[in-house]
Amino acid sequence: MLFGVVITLASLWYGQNNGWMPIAASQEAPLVDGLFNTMMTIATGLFLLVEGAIVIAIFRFRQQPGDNTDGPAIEGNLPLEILWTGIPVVIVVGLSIYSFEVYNTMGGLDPMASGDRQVVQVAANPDAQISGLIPGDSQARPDRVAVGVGASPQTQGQPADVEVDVLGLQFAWIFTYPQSGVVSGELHVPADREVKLNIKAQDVLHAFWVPQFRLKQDAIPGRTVELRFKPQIPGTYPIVCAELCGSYHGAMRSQTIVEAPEDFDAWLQSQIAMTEAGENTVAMVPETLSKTDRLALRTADLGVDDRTLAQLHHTGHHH
Ligand SMILES: [Cu+2]
Repeated sequence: MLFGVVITLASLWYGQNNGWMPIAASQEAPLVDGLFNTMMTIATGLFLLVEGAIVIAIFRFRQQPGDNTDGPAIEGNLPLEILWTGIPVVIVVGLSIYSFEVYNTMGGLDPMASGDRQVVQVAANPDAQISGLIPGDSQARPDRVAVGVGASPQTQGQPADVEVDVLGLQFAWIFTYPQSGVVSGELHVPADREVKLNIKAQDVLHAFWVPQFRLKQDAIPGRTVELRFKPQIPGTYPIVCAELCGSYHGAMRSQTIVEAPEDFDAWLQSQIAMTEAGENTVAMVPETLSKTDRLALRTADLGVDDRTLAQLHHTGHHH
């Protein structure tokens, strides 16, 4: 009884104070943390129970000097077997329901989130759903399920405050603000505003992941996937590609800057001004540059300068 109380209290404390997660910077993050902390609580309880039983057995039931007899032969124990089957079933089913609820609250079940016309029609129009069931009807594609995280049940049908097109490619992220045409290598978003990302991949599968938002979404070639969330705590957080996508996958990183709405507006205005003045290098069209200039853009970070490149070209032409 005393052991049970101590294990329960220790598990509850560690579940809430494990400190494994980085700062929770989005409205969705506490939902994920609630699920994670619940799992940590259960795991801590199981760990203490199993390891505690082992430690007690080691000392209490260890072989005495001169005792070479076998232990008692025990075969089968129905109540015990029901108990150790029943407890995991309750835990697994409970966690399934809990995680499904978290996913739904975050907007994972919003059929609009797939960015797929057919799914949108099927969801919006009951007649389309019926016609979609007729074999050979190519208009509706009921086999395609929604992917992505869309509007939460509370915000469904309402447009997001800020929309950003996200393109993943080997090996970078490019962010385009469709209303203003601003292109950036970093994702700026305003705090306490609904943000909707339209995520695409140019070549292979990538995954957009911001650990501090507790959000991760695959970028899929040929499809646009929505990721809708509300950043809350201003700061600079890493954007990590979480899908092995090629040789430089590990370097496919950027950052997201969550800032006060007025700072975000100021940034956007400065970017618009830069784009109009032609100073935005991300928006530069490489085809209009000479071969050396194009290479220089890519090699500047490697410490290779124009002269080295010119020499390389020179050598190349003569051999
Ligand atoms: Cu990638």
